[in-house]
Formats: sequence, structure tokens, C-alpha cells
Amino acid sequence: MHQTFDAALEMNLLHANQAGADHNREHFDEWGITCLNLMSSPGAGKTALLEKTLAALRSELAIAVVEGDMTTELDADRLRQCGVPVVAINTGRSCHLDARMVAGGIHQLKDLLDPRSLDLVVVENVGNLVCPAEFEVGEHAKVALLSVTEGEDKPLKYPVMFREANCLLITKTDLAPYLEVDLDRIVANVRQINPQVVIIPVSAKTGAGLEDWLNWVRQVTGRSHQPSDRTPDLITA
Ligand SMILES: Nc1nc2c(ncn2[C@@H]2O[C@H](COP(=O)(O)OP(=O)(O)OP(=O)(O)O)[C@@H](O)[C@H]2O)c(=O)[nH]1
Ligand SMILES: [Mg+2]
Repeated sequence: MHQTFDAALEMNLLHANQAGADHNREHFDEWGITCLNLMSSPGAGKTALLEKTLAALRSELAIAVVEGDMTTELDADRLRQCGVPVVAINTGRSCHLDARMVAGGIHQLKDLLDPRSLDLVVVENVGNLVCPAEFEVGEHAKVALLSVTEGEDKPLKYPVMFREANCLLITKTDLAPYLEVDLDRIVANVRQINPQVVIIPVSAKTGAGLEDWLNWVRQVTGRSHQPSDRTPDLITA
């Protein structure tokens, strides 16, 4: 009985969230904005990757960030240093952003600037490998990050985020030589869950793979002026 009630409650919650996400996406579309939702377990390297991404792309794209954390503006402050508009959302006890919270972020952004002047809004979700993937926020694409330190089995054990992702970044590849980790095994496990996902190994520390990631962002924002002149390792559509 309880189970049926809980399942119905969850369905209603997700249904209401989906309506909010669709509404956010309508706004993004109206303003000509592409929205990306970055998701991973805590510490996989979302903010570090964003720091490099903003530094590289801010001269060619007008970018803003919606930064989600349970508490603090630590990440938001790091990204403000990159010279782009950043709004911080503290989720309190919630382990993910939902569409309503991001709608609040959009309103904060509108107080700072004309949204039609933006090309790209990146949402950095709360660090959590499960819940963020279940709550759409109005994004056009989901980007999941999995660091090499987390283990090859994570896509199999926590499949939802990997199933939903349009792009998977295998992060911190500079650390791979110091670990007993098999990148091919990570890729094979991800492929079991999601055969279509684009997979890009990156290191925010060394910059390896960064250009491939930047080209993917250019592609999804419709600004693919500088296509990569080679087929990058492991990238598959
Ligand atoms: N060696 C190495 N360390 C990295 C790399 N990227 C991030 N780190 C480190 O990993 C730690 C976490 O990085 P963050 O970027 O804060 O991770 P995050 O996913 O934003 O974390 P939350 O927002 O708390 O979920 C920091 O100590 C970073 O310096 C990388 O490519 N290589
Ligand atoms: Mg972060």
C-alpha cells in the first residue's frame, strides 16, 4: 500500500518537474540559448572543467552559469573569477537541482542581463551520481562526468545518469597511470548502458582532450566554426 502511494507521489513529482523543465526550455529556445546540464558524483571535476571551458570559449560564446550546490557559493565564486555571469542556487537538503530551482536561476540571470544576449547557459548540478539525472531542468543536452578515480564499474552500478547522458567525459585522465584503471573497460561499461553517447576522455589539469570537448560544445551550440581536423580518440556518436 505504502509502496503504491510512494510510487504515485514520485510519478506526480517527476510529472510536475517535467512540465517546469519544458517551460524553461521554451524560454531558452525563445532567447536562442543552448542549455547544458553538467552532472557527476561530488568531486569528479565539474567546476575544474568549467574553469577551463569558460577561459577557452568566453571570447567566442556569451556564456552564463547556473551553479547548484547544497550549501556555499564556493564553486560560484571560483567561476565568477572567469569573468562570466554566475548565479548560485543553494538546494539545502535536496541532492539535485530541479526545474523550479533553475527557473529561479533564470530569473536571477534576467536581473543581470538581457537573456537574448546569451548563447550558452551551463548548469553545474549538485554533486551526486543518481538524483540529478532524474530531474530535467530544461537542458538541451546532459553531460555526465566520471573520473578515472571512481572505478570502471560505476556505469553498471549507477546506470541512470549514464543512460540519460548525451556526452560522457572521462575526467582526470592524467591520474590514470597512477591507478589500476582500464579506460577501455570504462568505455565498454558505458556502452552497455548507452551505445549512442559521445565519450570524451579529458584532463582539466593537462588540457588533454579539452579541444575535443570544446568542439562538442561548439557543435551543440550550433557554432561549429572550428571542426577538429582529426577523429579524436574514443569519440563516437
Ligand atoms: N589530477 C586532476 N585533478 C583534478 C582534475 N579536475 C579536477 N581535479 C581535482 O579534483 C577535485 C575536485 O574538483 P572539482 O572541479 O571541484 O569537482 P566538482 O565535480 O566540481 O565537485 P563538486 O562541485 O563538489 O561536486 C579538485 O581538487 C580538483 O583540483 C584533473 O583533470 N586532474
Ligand atoms: Mg563543483
